[in-house]
Amino acid sequence: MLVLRFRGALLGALVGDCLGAVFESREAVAARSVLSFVRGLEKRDWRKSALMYTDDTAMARSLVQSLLEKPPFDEKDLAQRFTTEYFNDPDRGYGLGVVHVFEKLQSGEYCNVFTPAKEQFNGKGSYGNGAAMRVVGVPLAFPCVQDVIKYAKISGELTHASSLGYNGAILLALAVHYALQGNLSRESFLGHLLSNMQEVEADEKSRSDAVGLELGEFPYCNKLKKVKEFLDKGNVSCKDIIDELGNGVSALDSVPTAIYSFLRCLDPVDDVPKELNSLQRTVIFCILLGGDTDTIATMAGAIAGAYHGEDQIPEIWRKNSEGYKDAENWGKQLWELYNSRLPE
Ligand code: R7I
Ligand code: MG
Ligand code: MG
Ligand code: MG
Repeated sequence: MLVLRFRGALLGALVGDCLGAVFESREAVAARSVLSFVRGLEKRDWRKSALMYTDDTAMARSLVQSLLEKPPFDEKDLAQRFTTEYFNDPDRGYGLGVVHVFEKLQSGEYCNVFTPAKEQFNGKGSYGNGAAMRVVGVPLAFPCVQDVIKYAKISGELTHASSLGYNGAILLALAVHYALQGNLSRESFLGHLLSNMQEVEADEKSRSDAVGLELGEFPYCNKLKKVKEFLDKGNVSCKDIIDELGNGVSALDSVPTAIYSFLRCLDPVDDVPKELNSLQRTVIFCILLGGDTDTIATMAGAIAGAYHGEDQIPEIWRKNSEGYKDAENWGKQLWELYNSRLPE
């Protein structure tokens, strides 16, 4: 297993968030303006002011630090880190609902750290993409698929008690897990994800949450089938991607889109200059979809970085991203942890 992939995953997630944040919530993003922004990075004085990361990275950082310092997994420590980070630095663009979880955790009135998340949205729990956007550390810390699923779920449940929320985190974590292995065909990559998610979505709560939201059963599996259909078609328009896969703040409308963007951008796409590499193409492609650009780009960036490795992250993108040195250091430490957990 190559350390380049571990640093690539954290750096890919970071640059996706920092570049994507500049365009977050715009209805439509013109290729011209993204490309001119990206070219402008060359001239920015990154020593004076880097592009700021948002809540996506702030929470991903807390998770990585907790995994490194409190192995194998300590949910109380993680809840504390999320909360402390939020109150130290609340203006990172957090979701409107999730801040109530931090307030309750901070109040000291809850002895079970999972209870505040369960009270969100009238007791249904959040289906936002916040559990998925920060999960990258989990597949970098645990080599075994069952551990990836287990800890993606628990780390998600601290804020996202709806299975639509934490299943999105499981799916993204699995995508990074398989990307780390390198050289997989699109078919086998999607095949692994589909077969894992068929099991994940078969449980009682996943079924009833999905039906309760009128999504039908196995919503993530259905989106993965749509991803396959779109890849087989080839040149699918932005509009069709947004209409069918989504570009929004719910996990179901963003995690499959990130996976699709990574796979589609293994090959060149219209609108993105040929001289850019696959990882750059992936991040730019996500931004061009508009909507929740920082989050879709951070998720796709994590997968692309795990697959292509840190060499595809241009020096200038890296240096313009706040906190890039931490990503480099923690990538190496996670690589060591992952290797120490490989079966003999
Ligand atoms: O999921 P979360 O952490 O938000 C992450 C997003 C990313 O785009 C970040 O970059 C940041 O901008 O926010 O935070 P939540 O507040 O749990 O969920 C996000 C949003 O999803 C909420 O503010 C709601 O608009 C929506 N949402 C729901 N709406 C209705 N019913 C989530 N769950 C529900 C629900 O059950
Ligand atoms: Mg954000
Ligand atoms: Mg939330
Ligand atoms: Mg976002």
